[in-house]
Amino acid sequence: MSTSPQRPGARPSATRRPIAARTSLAAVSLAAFGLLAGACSDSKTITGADTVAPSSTVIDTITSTVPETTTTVPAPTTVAPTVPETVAPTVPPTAPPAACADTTAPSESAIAVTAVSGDWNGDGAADDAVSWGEETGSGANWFVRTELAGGESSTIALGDLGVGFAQALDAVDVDFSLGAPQGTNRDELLAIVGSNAAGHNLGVFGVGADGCVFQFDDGAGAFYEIPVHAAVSVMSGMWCDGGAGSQFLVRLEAETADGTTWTTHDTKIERTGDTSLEDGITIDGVLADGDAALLRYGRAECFGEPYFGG
Ligand SMILES: [Ca+2]
Ligand SMILES: [Ca+2]
Repeated sequence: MSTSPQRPGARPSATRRPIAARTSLAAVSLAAFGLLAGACSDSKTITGADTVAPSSTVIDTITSTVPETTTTVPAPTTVAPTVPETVAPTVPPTAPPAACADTTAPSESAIAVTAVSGDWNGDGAADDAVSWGEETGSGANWFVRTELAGGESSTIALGDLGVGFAQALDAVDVDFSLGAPQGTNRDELLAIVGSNAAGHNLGVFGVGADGCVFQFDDGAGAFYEIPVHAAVSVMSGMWCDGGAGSQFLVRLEAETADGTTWTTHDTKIERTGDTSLEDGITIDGVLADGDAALLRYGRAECFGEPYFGG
């Protein structure tokens, strides 16, 4: 049997065994370390930074994205559309009332308020008119106003009429013509606009294409007025006449020199312009004092309805 030569001083093989034993011990230690490491890694997962970190990033992502969406959405949709919608509708309603120069309405303390109706703009719908006074302390200022159904309301200030006053009487027609274009046959307003020595003066008012009231002039710079009065030897009046599809006003005058015979003058009132009335053809006649036909020469009436006088 051969034995391995051994170098002098070499350690006996028996001394190597503890190395293997140490290796086994090391393996056990490593295994124990591995358990320990495993235990350590488990404890890291539960309580360490690994668990906290992901949850904090989730929170960061949620909290940072939510405010961005809530702040950006309402800003563009609410501001832009509201500005043009509120500005546009307020402009047109303020423009039309400026069409008529005077829109004064009766105050709560208005006096002698009188209302009549007529179709001032010829649209087939009845409109209103009103006359009234406003006391000034030393007298009164007087007004005539038309109010179109669903349209303009406008006023003419007649001022202080002294001992006179203003009073709307009725709807008349200074130029009715059967078959005239629709809307051109318009009623005119007859009203007392002042006084004279033994009665009152009448004015005639109309509504223009702009819906505003005007007072007819005489074509020569003054208003066209019809005196109505009755005195001992002179009378004047007005009545409505028509025929053959027409209608107009007639101014009446009568005078007497002897108190038994009266000379009469029937003058047709012609519309000579949009806002003008003038005397037209005159028919003269003779009536005996006491004749019933004389009564109309001192009063204002239309188609059998006397307004005042005679
Ligand atoms: Ca009308
Ligand atoms: Ca007319």
